[in-house]
Amino acid sequence: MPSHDLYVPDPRGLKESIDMNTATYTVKGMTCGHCVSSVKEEVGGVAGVTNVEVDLATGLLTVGSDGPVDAARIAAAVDEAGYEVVNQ
Ligand SMILES: [Cu+2]
Repeated sequence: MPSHDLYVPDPRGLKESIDMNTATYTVKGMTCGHCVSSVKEEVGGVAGVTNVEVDLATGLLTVGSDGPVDAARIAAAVDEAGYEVVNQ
């Protein structure tokens, strides 16, 4: 049997490429790693969110989700953490 017949795409990788949504926001007010942790925790708790990346230097918040997530929910989570989304 030729080896290419054995190739099966990783279903998880496939799902990610189809269903993964990514949105970026700019967060104002973070000054240290604790701020980053707070934002990650709150945003990570939003329904549908699967991945949260925060760049402290630029305030860039990258949110990965398994479907569309309302930007207002992300902004609310950031607000809950004690910071502010300055653009959406
Ligand atoms: Cu801090």
